[in-house]
Amino acid sequence: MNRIVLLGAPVEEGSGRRGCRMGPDAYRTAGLQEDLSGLGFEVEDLGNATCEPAPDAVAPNSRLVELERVAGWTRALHGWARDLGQRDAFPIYLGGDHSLSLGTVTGQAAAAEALGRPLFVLWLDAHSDFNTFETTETGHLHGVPLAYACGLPGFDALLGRPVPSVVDPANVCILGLRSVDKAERVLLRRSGAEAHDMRAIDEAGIARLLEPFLETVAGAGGLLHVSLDVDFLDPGIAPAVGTTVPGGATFREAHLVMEMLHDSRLVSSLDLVELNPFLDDRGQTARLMVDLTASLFGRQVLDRPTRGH
Ligand code: 6HN
Ligand code: MN
Ligand code: MN
Ligand code: MN
Repeated sequence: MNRIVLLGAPVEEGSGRRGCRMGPDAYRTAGLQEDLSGLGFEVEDLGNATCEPAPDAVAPNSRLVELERVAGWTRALHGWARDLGQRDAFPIYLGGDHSLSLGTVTGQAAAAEALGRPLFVLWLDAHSDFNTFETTETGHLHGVPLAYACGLPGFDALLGRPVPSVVDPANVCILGLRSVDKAERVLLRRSGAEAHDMRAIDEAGIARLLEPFLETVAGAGGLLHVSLDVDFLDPGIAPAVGTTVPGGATFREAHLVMEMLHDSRLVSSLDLVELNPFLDDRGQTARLMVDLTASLFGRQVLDRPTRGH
């Protein structure tokens, strides 16, 4: 695939603080389109999606923050992703907080189903985002998108109907964990999703954890959606995020993941989430996210033969 489409998703209501709506423009300012064009891709910037009205989305409990707005974004982005996922172009969703994945992952799952391919998801994050409306302690809906995409119950208010296509938790791999809530941890374990915390990365090395998952995706003829949360990265190199947790992925660990993903040729869609440019230091986090994306699309220092899958 030689075409890339960029879609801004300036949602911030899922994070409980302001600033993520500036994310899409920060990626533009940091030169995302130019860097990808420089690698030989035809890149079209579709501009920003807009939130749909969702007046019927009524919170099942009083803890949920901004449910109506998040539901409106979910509906809009679900539609976009279902459509873009079936085109001959690679969509990159520019967030925006992680609640945007409520729409993009379920939309990509619907697209994959229409194409007759299983969807796999790689979740690069300090958090598992596996809370439900019942378990969330903060009410912030950026803490629930993976549970939603995996078909856990109780979320029908978001689309105003059940999710049409869910992701099989057996097709999910999470890397980078260092903050999982108590009830969330039980749901995650029960789901059977593959999940690796930073200790596992320290002990095994990130490549050894990622490789078998990529083999599985390849063996199944799957499509792979990658959701990259800024807080996957260590806050020392990526300060522009509201939910920093110490001890994150290093610069080289993050690039290595992207380089391996490039070599695998399996990735078909990408979320860049949780960048809060209001918290950045001279654009360094925006720039790092753009550089990581360039690695995913093949930027490397020396030529090397691509490993075939
Ligand atoms: N993110 N588990 C916490 C919560 O509020 O549910 C943190 C969620 C963070 C979400 O970083 O995308
Ligand atoms: Mn997240
Ligand atoms: Mn996170
Ligand atoms: Mn939060």
